[in-house]
Amino acid sequence: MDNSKEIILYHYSFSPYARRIVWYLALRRIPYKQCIQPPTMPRPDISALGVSYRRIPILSIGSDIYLDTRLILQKLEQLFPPSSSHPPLNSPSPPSNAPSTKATQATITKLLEHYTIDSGLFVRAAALIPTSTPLLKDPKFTTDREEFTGRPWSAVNIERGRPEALVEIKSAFEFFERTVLGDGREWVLGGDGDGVTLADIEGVWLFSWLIGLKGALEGGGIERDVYPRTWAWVERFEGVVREAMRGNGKVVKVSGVEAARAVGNAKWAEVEAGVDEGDPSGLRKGEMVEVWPIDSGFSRKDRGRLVGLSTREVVIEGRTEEGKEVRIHAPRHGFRVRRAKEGGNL
Ligand SMILES: N[C@@H](CCC(=O)N[C@@H](CS)C(=O)NCC(=O)O)C(=O)O
Repeated sequence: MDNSKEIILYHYSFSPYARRIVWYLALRRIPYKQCIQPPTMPRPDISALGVSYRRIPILSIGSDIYLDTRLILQKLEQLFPPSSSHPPLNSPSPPSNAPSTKATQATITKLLEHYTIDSGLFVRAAALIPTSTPLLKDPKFTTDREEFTGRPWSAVNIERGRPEALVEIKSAFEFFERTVLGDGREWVLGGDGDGVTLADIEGVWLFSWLIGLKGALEGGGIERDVYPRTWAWVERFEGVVREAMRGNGKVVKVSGVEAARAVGNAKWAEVEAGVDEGDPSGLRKGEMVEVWPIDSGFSRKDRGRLVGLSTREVVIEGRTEEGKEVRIHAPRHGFRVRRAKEGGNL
């Protein structure tokens, strides 16, 4: 690997969003270190980076910090093009009479990302965490998640929402069983054997999470014999990932202090993207802005000088607690960026 591009993943192991990244890195054989986070706030390791954003995961590459798995995956695709050390996720070779296959594959991958995240499927899946789970009995956790989502997390409320959530999730299983995998293919984009692609990651993460979460699917009529293709696909995917992880060896853990130092002192930085002067926000390079997500975790805003702005991302200058310069990247989709009042503590 290119040693200058050191990667650190901030996550906790039961985060289904974080697994999207863990799997991608494993399948592409991209080495990284991990900085394990507690399941609730506060997260001093992330404050040490100078980041207010609270969601998990966060990924740093060199001295650049990326928020949100959608942007993280795009950046990894861009910054680690296929090579012999980092093989591509295999896509089945397109038939010669189908020149648009690559475009179709990219389209399906993108639409699956929207389907699992933006259609509300994740929110429904999260509503299926059984109220008997120890975490849901811990007021520290439920209060934390109320602040995070802006919704009540009482057992009564969760139970009330369960039937509707089960229907949505069952319909997702049905969609995969009859449509996506309906012709008996092994992987979302077809192909067999090692044909796993990014489209599988975009599709599989919620199914894999729910199947692994004891009691989550109970009472939904979502058993293995009802949706055998979908369950088999999830197991196949998990098997391929397990195999890749075994081959890659142990992921090194670093403390928050070590991680923040590595990010702050990193030699590698992404080439500055520049601010699109035609952006409808009217924002200009160097202005002080605030950036925050609008669907969850919205009460925590990051503040800094604007150094990058495009339809894809907003980039601000930040500082670690030790005063080292970093850049914080967030996607535009699902995030808000606003001009901030000058002054404050930056
Ligand atoms: N759209 C975000 C969503 C991330 C997200 O919601 N992560 C969950 C964990 S799976 C989270 O941060 N929960 C609250 C917390 O851990 O503070 C992404 O793609 O990264």
